[in-house]
Amino acid sequence: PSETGRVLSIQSHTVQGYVGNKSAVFPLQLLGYDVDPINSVQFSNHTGYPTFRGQVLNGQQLWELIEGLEANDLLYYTHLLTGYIGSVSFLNTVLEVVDKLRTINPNLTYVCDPVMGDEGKLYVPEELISVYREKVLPVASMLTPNQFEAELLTGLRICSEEDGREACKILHATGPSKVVITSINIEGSLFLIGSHKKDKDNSPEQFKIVIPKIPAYFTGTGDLMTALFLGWSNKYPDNLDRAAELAVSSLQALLQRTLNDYLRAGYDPQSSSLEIRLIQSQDDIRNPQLKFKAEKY
Ligand code: PLP
Ligand code: PXL
Repeated sequence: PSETGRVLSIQSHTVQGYVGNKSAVFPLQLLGYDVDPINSVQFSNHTGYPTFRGQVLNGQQLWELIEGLEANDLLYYTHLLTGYIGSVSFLNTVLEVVDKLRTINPNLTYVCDPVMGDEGKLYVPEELISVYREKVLPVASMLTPNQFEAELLTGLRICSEEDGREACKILHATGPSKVVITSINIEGSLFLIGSHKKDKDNSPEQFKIVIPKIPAYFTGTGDLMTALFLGWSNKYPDNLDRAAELAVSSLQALLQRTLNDYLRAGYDPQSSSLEIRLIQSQDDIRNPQLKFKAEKY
């Protein structure tokens, strides 16, 4: 499938390493998309390192860039992609960007990774939760929370696959027709749950993909995952399960390559977070070998 588009991606930039736009722009370009990045921050490196330095874009500065584009009739986008957002004021401006882009293209797809935390730990201000819930969900087309974020957005504790599927239904009711809970950990197994609500009268089509656990920590994989979902689900608009198989297959090949590279260099992969081998994995992004199958519910 050759379907592509023009993506506005509002995410972090790091000089060194791959998180935010650094892990989303290249893969989307490889899949044939035009990608216009707005860097919500510019940091020396990701915040998992002992220190970092750099600059943060505020809501007004974001709006200035949008106005510049608008003044030249350059605001036509098929997709908006957002990831980690650190403040309520920036998130509110993103909401204004959604409105503005939809006045120019009413069919704009907004793919939102509601980055708030992981494994029970919140890493954004608490006030962001209600803004995501009340204002972002209603305008999002596709949502890619992890287990903890899905819990924060629904108020549901996710302790079983059934809970995960129920959380997706609650999220559909607020807005997004496509929901992917990108990682759920239940009784030691890791899996992903996808849910596509194709029309308002029928229940969503749901599936899971079991994901092997890789004994290492990676940074930027969530950002890459959401970018791959945007890329593939636009090419397979009615087959979220196929899009997920492709995205997971690419990601797992990349993670395995990353781990192998570190091991070959004699590095202990458990000692700190690994920088993903994104550029080296370009063939796995362009042409993933389908090694992971979706199981429909
Ligand atoms: N890490 C691994 C090994 C994964 O397979 C995935 C998603 O499939 C993720 C991380 C992304 O999860 P999160 O959104 O919590 O970063
Ligand atoms: O991958 C999420 C992310 C986004 N932006 C910045 C980060 C990280 C993760 O560490 O440091 C700046």
